[in-house]
Amino acid sequence: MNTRTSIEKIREKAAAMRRDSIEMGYVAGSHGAHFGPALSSIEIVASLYFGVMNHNPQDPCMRERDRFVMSKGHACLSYYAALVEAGYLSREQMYTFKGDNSILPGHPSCHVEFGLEVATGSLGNGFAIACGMAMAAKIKNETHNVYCVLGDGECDEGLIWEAAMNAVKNKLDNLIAIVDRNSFQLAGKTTEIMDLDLAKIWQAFGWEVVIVEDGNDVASLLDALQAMQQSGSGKPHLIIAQTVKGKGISFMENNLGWHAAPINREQYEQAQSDLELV
Ligand SMILES: Cc1ncc(C[n+]2csc(CCOP(=O)(O)OP(=O)(O)O)c2C)c(N)n1
Repeated sequence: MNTRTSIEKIREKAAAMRRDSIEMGYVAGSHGAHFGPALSSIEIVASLYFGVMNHNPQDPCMRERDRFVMSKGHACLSYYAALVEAGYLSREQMYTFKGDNSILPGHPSCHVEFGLEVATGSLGNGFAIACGMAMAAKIKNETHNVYCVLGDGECDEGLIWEAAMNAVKNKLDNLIAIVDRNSFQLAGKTTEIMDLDLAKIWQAFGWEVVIVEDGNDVASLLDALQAMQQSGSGKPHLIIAQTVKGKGISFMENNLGWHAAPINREQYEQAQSDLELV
């Protein structure tokens, strides 16, 4: 497959994942869903699952698989949608989102046989676990990588920085973290709540940092991910992907009200019509 074909294919997967995310959020009914945080991360997760990671839906527990951790676990819709599009989860399972006894609750639980690697939701924890997984791979002389998606608001958590220091100390160059920099968190803009120069801080902690100006552009994400994979810096890697919260749905984009909310029939139909244009 040449690069252009693969970019096109990943874009198609991303479009399907966006549709799946809206479907799941709609079946959740009055429980609502974290639409905004999931939609900003669609291209990041699609690029990982369909362009970068070594994994096999036919053999989900394959020892040498690259590991994926959705540290901002509330954005699970994009994660579940990738697993549906990759073939780990059936569409029937997809439509159980947030239902009783579903394996797809509002924050991911651990079902490795369905590609659900780590239970996350308490911000900071997933990233620390990802650091531990990368460390374990080093100890066991295993060559897989660990990929971890975290939120920009999540970087306010102290645990992130404890784990970040540990990753540098242990030279975890098999760890690639991607910050979904959508510039919003739960209760406001990240600049208003904790105005951090993330690139400077992560670099100061000893990480190799790349900024992707358009983190909803698959080609730019692939360039950054491949550069990190091939880098011989010996440092853990961080990509800051500047994204749009609620990306792709007109009334959700940059709208804090859609951090988490139920979607009604009229809004669902509007979202579907928006997606024809994406
Ligand atoms: C330890 C912890 N504290 C608080 C929360 C509640 N919470 C859920 S989402 C969220 C905001 C996260 O913002 P960000 O990381 O920027 O992700 P985004 O939703 O913008 O994608 C918060 C504070 C949590 N899940 N875990």
